[in-house]
Amino acid sequence: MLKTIFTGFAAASLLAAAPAAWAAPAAARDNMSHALAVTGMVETPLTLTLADLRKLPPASGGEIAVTRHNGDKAETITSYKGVRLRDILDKAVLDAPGHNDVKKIAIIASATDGYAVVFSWGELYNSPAGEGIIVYYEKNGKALDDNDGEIALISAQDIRTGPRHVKWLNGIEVRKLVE
Ligand SMILES: Nc1nc2c(c(=O)[nH]1)N[C@H]1C(S)=C(S)[C@@H](COP(=O)(O)O)O[C@H]1N2
Ligand SMILES: [Mo]
Repeated sequence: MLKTIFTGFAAASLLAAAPAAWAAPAAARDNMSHALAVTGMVETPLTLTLADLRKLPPASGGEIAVTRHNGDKAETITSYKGVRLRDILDKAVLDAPGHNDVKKIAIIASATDGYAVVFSWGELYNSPAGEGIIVYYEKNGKALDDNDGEIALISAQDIRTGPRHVKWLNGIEVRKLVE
């Protein structure tokens, strides 16, 4: 009898504690990105909210294994939906009037937690990789949650997709490297 009461109590307190344990850690919640700023060498700097991104031509993809740079598996994404980074840059219009200007820029994708990765014009516009460099707002058929949203980026053709999987994406900066 005593044992039954004790077990019942333990189960009840576990249940009570469970929602807190399952929620995303505070750090992840605080990192949530609500808009994407496109800045630097562009003719029209942009601030794109989730609603703005949803109005751009959608790009989607199927299964991707997200693998860390050491080869460990981080997660498997079954499907995702967003916008090609190329299409976002085309909307802002690269400010690169000189014949060689586009070749001298770095495109830096950054996140609310200070994480950042680099792309080049060559990758985005002149290689098959560009097709799969996508700013996404839906994963596995749902809006992104605290763990990587509201906006994120993936480079689907990367050999190990973890490093350039940018969670909580909030900035795209076009930076000229040399004059
Ligand atoms: N914003 C943000 N995105 C990020 C990171 C990060 O620190 N911050 N780490 C990256 C790395 S190095 C990997 S391998 C993947 C998987 O990270 P995980 O180890 O947190 O699953 O997320 C990537 N995206
Ligand atoms: Mo990583």
